[in-house]
Amino acid sequence: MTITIYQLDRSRSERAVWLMEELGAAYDIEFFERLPVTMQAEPAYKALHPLGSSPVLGIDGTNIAESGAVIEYLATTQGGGALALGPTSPDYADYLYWFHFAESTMMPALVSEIMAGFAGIDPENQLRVYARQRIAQLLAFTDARLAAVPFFAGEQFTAADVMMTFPFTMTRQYVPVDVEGHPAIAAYVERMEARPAYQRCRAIVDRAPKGNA
Ligand SMILES: N[C@@H](CCC(=O)N[C@@H](CS)C(=O)NCC(=O)O)C(=O)O
Repeated sequence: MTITIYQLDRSRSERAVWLMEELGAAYDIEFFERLPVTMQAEPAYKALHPLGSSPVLGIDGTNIAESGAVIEYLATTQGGGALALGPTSPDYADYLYWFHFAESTMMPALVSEIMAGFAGIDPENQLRVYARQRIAQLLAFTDARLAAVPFFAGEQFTAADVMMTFPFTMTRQYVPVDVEGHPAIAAYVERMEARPAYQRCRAIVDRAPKGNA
């Protein structure tokens, strides 16, 4: 099986790189840039999938998208499934919950605030006030989880951590995410960023953009 990660600069596809580095699994990687000003993916990236959003994963020449599908596919088919929990695990429900919370609840709340900022909508607009209240609620909830257990699924590092770390790392470049005000999240992010596989991932995805190398 040939796995190709189509890595769009500063995007959710870095989760796939991190997961594969954690698993020590073989993959190909192709790099793509964002356009200036709009920050949209370059046309060659848009051509990989009808929705043109990141991540896109190539599996023997067939492309799939959506972070949850991409990470679940890799977690279950690569590295002997070492970072995926199944129904026999006592932590399975928590694993599923946090795995899906990342893109179903946390990221949409953050992205709505990012987009409102880009669009120049008044920060005191009622929708933005509500969005910030919602984000604060989600952060408090997440902080309470991480105050109780070392990893999102419980006692072991899993693909749920790969899904849930992104909102507190890359996303913070675009929207203030109050990690510092949430000590358990802050300590968790520090632990995740210290993982050798995460650091290998950063070295790969933060390389100089094409043409500027
Ligand atoms: N829920 C989707 C969201 C995908 C998404 O919005 N990706 C962003 C990057 S992180 C994107 O592709 N932006 C560039 C563009 O739309 O051109 C997923 O997780 O795959």
